[in-house]
Amino acid sequence: MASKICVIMPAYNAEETIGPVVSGILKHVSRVLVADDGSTDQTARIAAEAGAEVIHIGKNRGKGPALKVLFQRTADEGYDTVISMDADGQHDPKEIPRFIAAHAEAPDDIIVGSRMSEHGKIPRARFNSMHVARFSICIGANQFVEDTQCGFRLYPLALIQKMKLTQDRYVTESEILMKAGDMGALITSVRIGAVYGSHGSHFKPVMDVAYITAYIISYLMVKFTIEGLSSNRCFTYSKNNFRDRIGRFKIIDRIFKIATVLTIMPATVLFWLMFVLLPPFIKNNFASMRKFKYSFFKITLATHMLPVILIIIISEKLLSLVGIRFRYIDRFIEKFYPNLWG
Ligand SMILES: Nc1nc2c(ncn2[C@@H]2O[C@H](COP(=O)(O)OP(=O)(O)OP(=O)(O)O)[C@@H](O)[C@H]2O)c(=O)[nH]1
Ligand SMILES: [Mg+2]
Repeated sequence: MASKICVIMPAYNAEETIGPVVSGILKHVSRVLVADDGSTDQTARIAAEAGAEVIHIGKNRGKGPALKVLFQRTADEGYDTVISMDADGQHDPKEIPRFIAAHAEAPDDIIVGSRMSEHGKIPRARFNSMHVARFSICIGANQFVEDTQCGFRLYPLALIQKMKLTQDRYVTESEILMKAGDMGALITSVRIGAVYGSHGSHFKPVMDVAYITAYIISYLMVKFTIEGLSSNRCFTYSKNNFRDRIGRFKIIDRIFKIATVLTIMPATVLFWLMFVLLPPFIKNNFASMRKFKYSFFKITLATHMLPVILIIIISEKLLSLVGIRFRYIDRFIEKFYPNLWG
């Protein structure tokens, strides 16, 4: 049976682009649901005039919470599948049929757009953060995903309902991939074009990268602890697990993230000792990590060096302010963040 598909679109101050995006989408699917949380421009009016239905959420709370509202609404309305797209024109509606075709082949998978074949069009700094995020999110998701930061995705709603989404802003989309893969779901990539024009972005390169990094670290710390202490276990996520319960309370969630970021170096050593010393007692612990040809120490070190990258990026920025050009980050990332599945 063909899936009932709705396009969902978080939108914030996107009046310049949202009109043509919505009309383009309506050539491929019959419904577009936009979640606008407090845009101060004409986003909602223009989206509605172009044929979308607009949910007004009120106070601005970021892309993630808007996505959650859209998941809930479409599930309540009986949709089984949604395609998420951005309102800023970075996702070409003409590529929707590719997602639908991939979904027909693999109805239970999340389908994620990948811009990696056009990486020359992606600004260098953005590409670097995509590359690093990919390394760690793929470990969380137990599989290789070409482009973990692309918002053009198809989601089976039944899968989304199996997880609790606790994060906000741009972190939610990383959270979804790690949790889905860490439950055993598959994530399929479809190649799409990379569009980087003069559109305004709400992504804050330092802050949002820091939020995503802190969540990934806190997620992987829990995953490594569970895998390290259990036998033959690759998939560690289940709804309302320990990490979800922490995530329910914003303050505790924040304290937990800061604590994991501050203790990553000793934790790396501890995980390495568990990897080396525990197998006689816990057979095949760190099951997901034992498959790689890279050493466990290198992998965990790379994961745990994420804050170091942030420090290098900030230092490069500060040095450039005083006229010193220092570019180490590209080489650093190429060296330490390989595709473990390649
Ligand atoms: N409802 C809602 N939507 C948002 C919010 N922030 C961003 N969005 C939408 O999320 C989509 C992606 O946002 P962008 O700021 O372009 O983020 P990005 O595409 O990851 O970053 P760039 O590659 O720099 O464009 C767009 O459709 C935005 O309108 C928000 O606070 N609320
Ligand atoms: Mg964008």
